[in-house]
Amino acid sequence: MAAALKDMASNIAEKLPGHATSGAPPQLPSEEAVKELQEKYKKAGQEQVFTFYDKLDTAGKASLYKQLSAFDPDHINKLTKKVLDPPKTDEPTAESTKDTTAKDASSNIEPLPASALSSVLDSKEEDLKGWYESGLELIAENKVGVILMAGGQGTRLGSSAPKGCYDIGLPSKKSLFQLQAERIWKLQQLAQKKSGKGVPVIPWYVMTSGPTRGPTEAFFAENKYFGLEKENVFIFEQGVLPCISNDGKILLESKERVAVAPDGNGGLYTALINSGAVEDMTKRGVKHIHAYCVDNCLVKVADPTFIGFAASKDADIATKSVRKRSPKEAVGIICQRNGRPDVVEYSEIDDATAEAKDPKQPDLLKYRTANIVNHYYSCRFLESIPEWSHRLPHHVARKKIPSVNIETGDVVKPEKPNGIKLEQFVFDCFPFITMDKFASMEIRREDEFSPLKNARGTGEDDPDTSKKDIMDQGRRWIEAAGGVVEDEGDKSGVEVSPKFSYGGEGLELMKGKTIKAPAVIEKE
Ligand code: UD2
Repeated sequence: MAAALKDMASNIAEKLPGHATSGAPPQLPSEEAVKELQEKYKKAGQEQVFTFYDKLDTAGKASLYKQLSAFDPDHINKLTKKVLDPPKTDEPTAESTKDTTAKDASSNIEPLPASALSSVLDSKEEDLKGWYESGLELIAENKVGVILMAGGQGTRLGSSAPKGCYDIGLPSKKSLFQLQAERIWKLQQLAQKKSGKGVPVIPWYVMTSGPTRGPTEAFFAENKYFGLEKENVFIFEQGVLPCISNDGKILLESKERVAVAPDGNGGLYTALINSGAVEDMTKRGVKHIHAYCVDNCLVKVADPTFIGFAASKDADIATKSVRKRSPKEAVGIICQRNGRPDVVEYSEIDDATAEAKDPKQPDLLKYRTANIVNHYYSCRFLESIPEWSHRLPHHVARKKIPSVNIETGDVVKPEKPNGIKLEQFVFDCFPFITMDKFASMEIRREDEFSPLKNARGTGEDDPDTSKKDIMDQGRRWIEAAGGVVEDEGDKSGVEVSPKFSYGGEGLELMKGKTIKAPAVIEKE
């Protein structure tokens, strides 16, 4: 199986418009190789990328040749054609670029059926306990892995470092990566205690992009993988796609480099195959995967309750959701379209759909099941990626892209959007399965969702709200265990280290104790 996957991956890789490349310095190509590539781009009407080639030095020629040979200009043209002159029919083709107008993106959707919806808010206690126990058992049997999507660039946050490195200002000064690593560490301990066997391994597959790979690898190495074993942390890189001008031309960032951008968190799937991550999961006997978003400081990494819930339904895909805060909240909504699970992204939903009220409960939004990039996959499903990854649509973001003026050779920094970036969305494979293989679990926002999106001082989804949500959670855990937390002015809440407690368990010794805020409960 693994060998078959690798073969499929390699020939998909050739077709892919620019999968991740890294490693040895590029070699100068032969004359005929350059001629052949120039022909291919000329035929696709993209010969402008060679405008400055002859005047480049050897290194410049070699790196531009290597970058261009990783793209397929015909494939790029197909993707951008759909955007720049959308098909007249309303049926997008399999390859269609989902630069749908908001109307199309919201067309023929309905809320999820009750059969696909569960909620921790109204699940029976014994169900929750059963899912938790079976999930922990699966971890103890080394059957659970974790995918972290960490390729996004924290543009809105205003930080140049990868978001996972960010210090949200906790008393411990822990980064998001460290909090997440310690939750994995703690779960391995809890599973070992339950099984009485050796400490199990939860392999951690960390997806980065061009800009975040180096700094992420360095950060993990400097921090000795936060107490995890290096061989169980698999850092890989997603692909990139060229940026395109409004008239469909591939843009140059410099005379020797195409302007590129990460191919979206939907680039995860081809990257999982090309990097050998799925092959590694199969080799390890992993059957259940939790995939999550790096910027959610409250994320329950490899949550046993979620794993047990999804496994109990024999789901191929499951997703956690929270109740949408307001029609304008920057979250996708999980819904059904033609009877299949789907998500409409906040950047593509039309106002009428976002504001629609539930006919049965008019004070609630009709589409209130918010996507929070918190997904479960069966490995069985991930092993099928080579069969469907080429069908994952592309979305368009119109952006201001600094690029070289082909006539003058000067780099121009545009005042307004001068081109498009193509990206894939991780949830766009949901419609590839039937509803009976899908499940959604609603969770409490205050317990599990606090995204770090905006710069400090924004007042919403920023470092201060992240810190506050962690400190408040610690307070709730201490008080639930019979302890008292004493605030002092604006100093409030308690940080409970994940190494001490994963989800509020094991705090019995806090009973009757008074903790002065702000404090850290740490496991030495
Ligand atoms: C994402 C969701 C949105 C909602 C929101 C909640 C998608 C497509 N959209 O929107 O529905 O759940 O989060 O916070 O999932 N990433 C990569 N590579 C990329 C781009 C992003 O790994 O090329 C990662 C990124 O590091 C992060 C996650 O994907 O972990 C979400 O990326 P984002 O924060 O840019 O997505 P956002 O907030 O637009």
